[in-house]
This record gives sequence, structure tokens and C-alpha cells, in this order.
Amino acid sequence: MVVAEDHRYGNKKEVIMLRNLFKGTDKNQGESEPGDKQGNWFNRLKSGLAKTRNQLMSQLSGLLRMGRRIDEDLMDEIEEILIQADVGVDTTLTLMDNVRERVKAEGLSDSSELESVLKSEVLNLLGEDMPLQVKDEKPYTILVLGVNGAGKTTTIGKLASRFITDGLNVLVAAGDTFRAAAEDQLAIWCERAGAELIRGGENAEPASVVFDAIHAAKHRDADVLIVDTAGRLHTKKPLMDELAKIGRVMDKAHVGAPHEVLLVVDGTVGQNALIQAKIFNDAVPITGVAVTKLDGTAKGGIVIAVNAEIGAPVKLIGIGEKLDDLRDFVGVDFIEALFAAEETAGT
Ligand SMILES: Nc1nc2c(ncn2[C@@H]2O[C@H](COP(=O)(O)OP(=O)(O)OP(=O)(O)O)[C@@H](O)[C@H]2O)c(=O)[nH]1
Ligand SMILES: [Mg+2]
Repeated sequence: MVVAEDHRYGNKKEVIMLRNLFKGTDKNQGESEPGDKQGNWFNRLKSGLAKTRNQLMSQLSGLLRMGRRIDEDLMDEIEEILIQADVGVDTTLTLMDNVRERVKAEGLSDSSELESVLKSEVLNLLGEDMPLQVKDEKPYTILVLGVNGAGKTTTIGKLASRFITDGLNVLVAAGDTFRAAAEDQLAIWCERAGAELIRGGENAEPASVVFDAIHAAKHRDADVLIVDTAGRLHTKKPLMDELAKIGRVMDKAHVGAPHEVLLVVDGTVGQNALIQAKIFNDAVPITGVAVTKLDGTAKGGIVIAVNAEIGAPVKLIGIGEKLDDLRDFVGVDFIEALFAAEETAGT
């Protein structure tokens, strides 16, 4: 779904971008790490999102919960806060247009009534939850893409572990042949998870490693094949060409593959993640996004923009480096964690 064409907003978009450009700094950069590491997943999600929430809510709650009159000034202020939390200009403008329509249709006048409208419109943008599920196809193939350091290998390790816990037979292909250490890192994760690794060695051609891995997966009757890829290449060949080739080779070795093209983006890079996503999407159409490192970033607003701007849902989120720090994305939980009331000290 394309959310907003630039021309729809014309000058307004430019004004907002300029205003934000000159506002500049991330106020929460120096904050301490969130505390609750032991709680259940929702509490961990909530603490993971603490920096983003503080960025958003410390300002939003002032506006929404103080009973201000709903007028254009208020709407503009909300817009600016959302943009600063990396929700992005286009997505924010679309979101606020929808909020304005609701305000009008429901005859709302007090800002305290806006929070629930805002939440439900954010949920609308996120779309339906689309967890990453292994479908009937065998082997079910998952191609994992992303720039270097985004968290691909870590995410693959966590995913493999989850599938194996679910009783599936998992094979992993070391399609990142950029450096020997990449294979070794993947091998450690595979050993931890109990998955077999198909490797071609340093400087092997990634597409041929993947081709062999599909045949190995068929031969071993594997349920799932997860393909790791490089975020950069040792050859002069552009990365996107190589990834497109891997996609084609997969389809050749097993018609319909890859069944899932999972783009891993680093949540700490904010809006840049969307620019990356669009480039990858041109090489191999993305079917789902994993946003990592949502712990420790104030830029978690990016999650709201992903589906709206790329047309592929966020399927997974990572909030830490441990095995169970990757979970299915659940829109309602994300919004509740994001809009949760500020914790008092000690909770
Ligand atoms: N805090 C935190 N760190 C993470 C998360 N996911 C990954 N990381 C860390 O991010 C760093 C990079 O992760 P990798 O999995 O190696 O990234 P990659 O995309 O495979 O990188 P290349 O192989 O260089 O392309 C590692 O130190 C991971 O531990 C997360 O959800 N939270
Ligand atoms: Mg890697």
C-alpha cells in the first residue's frame, strides 16, 4: 500500500521536514537502560520500548492528557512529535489525516479523547498481524536480507531455535561468503539451535551455496531452509544483483522459493531503514520485516511506518541478543507498550 504521494502534501511536508531538521537532537540519547529484564514478554517489550516511549509519550501525554481543546495547533504539535519518533513524514501525515477525519465524524473536542483514536489509527496502519509461519511447502524456504550489522545472522539463529523447538527439521545455508567469520558466527548459532549448516567456504559464490543447500534440504527432507546473506560483497558486483540472483536460483532449484523474503532492519537507524528496505524490495520483493534492536533505541516509531511505506508487514521484532529475544510482532501489544503510562520509579 502506498501511503502518501509527496505532492499530496506539497509545502506542508517541506515545512515539517525543515522544522525537524533544525530541531535536531535526540533528547533521550543519554538515558539509562530499561530495568525489567526478568518479567514476561510484554514487560520486556515495554522496557525495550522505554526510550521510544519516552520520546513519544513524555510529549504526547502532556498534550493529550491535559484536556486541551482539539484544534489545528494541537494536531500540528502531535504531528511533530510523531515525526521526531521516526514515524516518518508521509506516514505521520496519513495517520493524522485519518485522525482528523475521526475527530470530525465523531465530533470530538477534548484532547483526552484523542489517545484511543490515535491508537486505533496506528493499529489500522500496522494492518493485521502476520506472524512468520512455516506453511505446508517442503522445504519451506526463508531468504534473509539486510545491510551488514542489521542482525540477520542473530535473527536466523533465534528463528532456527524456535522452529526446532516446534519440532521442525531445520537447515541453514551460509549464503554470506563475504568473510570466513560470517560462516563461523552462523555455525555457532546453528550448533546452539541444533540446526544443520550448509556452507560453501569463504569467497564461494553465494548463489551456488544456496542452490546446493536447497538440494540438500530436499535430500534430507528438511521442513525449513533458512538462507543467510551478506550485507556487502567481496566482489565488485553490486549486492542487489547478487541477491536477485539468489532469489532466481532458489526458484529454479525449488519452484516457488523463496517462500518468505525476510528483510532484517536495525531499529536504531530509524527512517534510514525504510530507504534500505525500498532498495532491497526492488531486488527481491520483501514479504516480511524483522525489526531488531528495539531495545535501546528512541527510534522505534519506525515500526509504525514499515507496512505503510513498504507494503510488507513487520513480522518479527528483536529486543535483545538472547535466544528468546525475538518474537512475533503483535500490533496491539506493540501499541499498548508504546502508549503505556509512564512507570513510577521502581516498577
Ligand atoms: N541489542 C540487540 N542487539 C542485537 C539484536 N539483534 C542483533 N543484535 C546484535 O547486532 C549485532 C549484529 O548482528 P548480526 O546478526 O551479526 O548482523 P548481520 O546482519 O548478520 O551482520 P553481517 O553479517 O555483518 O551482515 C550483533 O552484535 C548482535 O548481537 C537485538 O534485537 N537487540
Ligand atoms: Mg551475518
